[in-house]
Amino acid sequence: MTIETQTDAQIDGFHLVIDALKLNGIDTIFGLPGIPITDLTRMAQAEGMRVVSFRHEQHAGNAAAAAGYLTQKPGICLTVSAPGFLNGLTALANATVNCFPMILISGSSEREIVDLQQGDYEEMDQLAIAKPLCKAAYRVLHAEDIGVGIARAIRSALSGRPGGVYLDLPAKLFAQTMNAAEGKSSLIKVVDPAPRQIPAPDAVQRALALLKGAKRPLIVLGKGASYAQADADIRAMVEKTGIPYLPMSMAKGLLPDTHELSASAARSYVLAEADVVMLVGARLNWLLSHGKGKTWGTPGSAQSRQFIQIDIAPTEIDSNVPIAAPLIGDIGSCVSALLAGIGSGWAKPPADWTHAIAERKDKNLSKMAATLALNPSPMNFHSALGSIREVIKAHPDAMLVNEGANTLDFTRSIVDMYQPRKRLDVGTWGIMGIGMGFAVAAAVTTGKPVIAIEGDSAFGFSGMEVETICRYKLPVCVVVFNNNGVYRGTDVNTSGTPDVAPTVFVKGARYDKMMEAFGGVGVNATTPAELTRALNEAIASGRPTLINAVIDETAGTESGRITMLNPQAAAKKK
Ligand code: ADP
Ligand code: TPW
Repeated sequence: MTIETQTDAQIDGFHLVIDALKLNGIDTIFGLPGIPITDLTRMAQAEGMRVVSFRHEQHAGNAAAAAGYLTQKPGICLTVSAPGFLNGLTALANATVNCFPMILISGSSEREIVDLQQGDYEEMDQLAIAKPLCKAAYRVLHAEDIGVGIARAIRSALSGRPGGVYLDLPAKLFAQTMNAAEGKSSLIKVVDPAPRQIPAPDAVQRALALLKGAKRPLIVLGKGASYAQADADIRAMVEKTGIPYLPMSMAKGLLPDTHELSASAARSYVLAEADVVMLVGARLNWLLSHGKGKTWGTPGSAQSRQFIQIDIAPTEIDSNVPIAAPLIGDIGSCVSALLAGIGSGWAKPPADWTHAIAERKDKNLSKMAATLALNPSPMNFHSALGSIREVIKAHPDAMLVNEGANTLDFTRSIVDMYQPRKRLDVGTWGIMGIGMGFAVAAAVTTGKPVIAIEGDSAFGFSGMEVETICRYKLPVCVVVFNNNGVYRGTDVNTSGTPDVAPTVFVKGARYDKMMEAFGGVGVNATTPAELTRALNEAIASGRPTLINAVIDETAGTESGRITMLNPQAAAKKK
């Protein structure tokens, strides 16, 4: 190449976007092509990125969010304008609520026409719509600003409390060209995108003093703790202090669920009785009954309870109840500061506390063992999950995705997890529809076998993505707990009209045929033995598999364990 051609070389917006992402170690895009980003998907693939193309943007967005959670790099979701953007937006909002780092990049239509509302193809002021639903939103109008735009998006997604970021790229940007050398030097490699936040020494001392004085201490681990990847230090803190811990659903496996200090099987007891509770990356939201009320014991005992809360977001503190010892910083830094203060001579919690917990655990675990040993016909949640529990035990590195109502609640309590960040579920919103997106991300980012345990209603939200799973030959085994409806399949329409009740589906549906339609393996399982066999075969072969697990349609309850959140009719009909 001559010097002249070197200086004349041009680069366009497409390539600047790709180069900026690659410069920052981002190697995968989850998306769905169309105007104006079709060529971006092709070029990204040609430039060595993994481009995973979905059937609906919401699932591409969910995949990006899960990839962000698993890798601590923002997951990228790429969509077309207006409708594609809106389809991705639910996933962006869900990522933000869950504190998962992701970037939704959407192409958009011509600014001049959109802003005058002159009726462009897929016209929408996407930036304004995204803003209230994510952590930050940016638009890039000039090719020379692409580097800054991507850098700001990455830093916003990862720093402090992680979350979703929107990046608006108008169609015209992609075809803009600039001098290649100048383009290259306009890109930014983000240095230290998630800076450590060291807790203040006096805050560490305050927390340690409170913990030391506790008679009935408890540690609650949340998905923030899983995300932080401080696994060894978190385990050391639990083991050195001997304090019982409770994992929130996505923190299961941070320490193996079979750990002697796990208080999961005595959850109601420890929440009601603990006098000092240390929250590690877990919010006192509805999932923890807002830190008050019956779950947390009688009003008298609740008043004497004190909280330590480790979180990166200072405004989380006192959100529901007073926090006696806030510890603000990143979990890795906070836990290592606590460990330094804990040293080696920490007095274990009083034996009457740990014994009382052990007693309840033993009782509850043997009750569960007896239930799991039953083999009713048709299968119920317990007998089916008894089988899955053993398969996961034999394959502790497998990823587990889980959604539904009863299917979610029972899987969470029955299936033990043994390694960190192996469980992905409906998270803070309790949202249905994450299933196949999360499963694709789990397979693509870890390469491990993925088992997705899905209620039949839950599966329906993302079911078409079984084609995506087959197309990319991903080692995903979907188990649909088929009980013929939302929650159960037994509702009746009492109105006399021919429609079935709103919660009822086609009876005896064969979801396994959906997987077969795209070349995967379909299995209809009516017993735990059939389920075990099919799961083991799926894991051994790595082939996309869907097991239609036929579950008793009378099993389970309305809304699973959160029936009480259903508003009751104020007046009974005569
Ligand atoms: P769970 O649903 O498991 O109880 P939440 O999503 O409610 O967990 O809470 C996660 C918390 O973890 C959030 O408040 C978030 O700010 C915090 N968090 C996330 N990442 C980190 C980190 N690296 N360091 C400290 N706190 C974090
Ligand atoms: C986006 C409301 C909560 S759980 C659920 C719905 C529709 C499905 C329960 O039935 P399923 O499970 O999956 O068959 P099971 O085990 O009880 O038989 N829309 C969204 N999110 C939520 N949470 C709902 C609706 C809901």
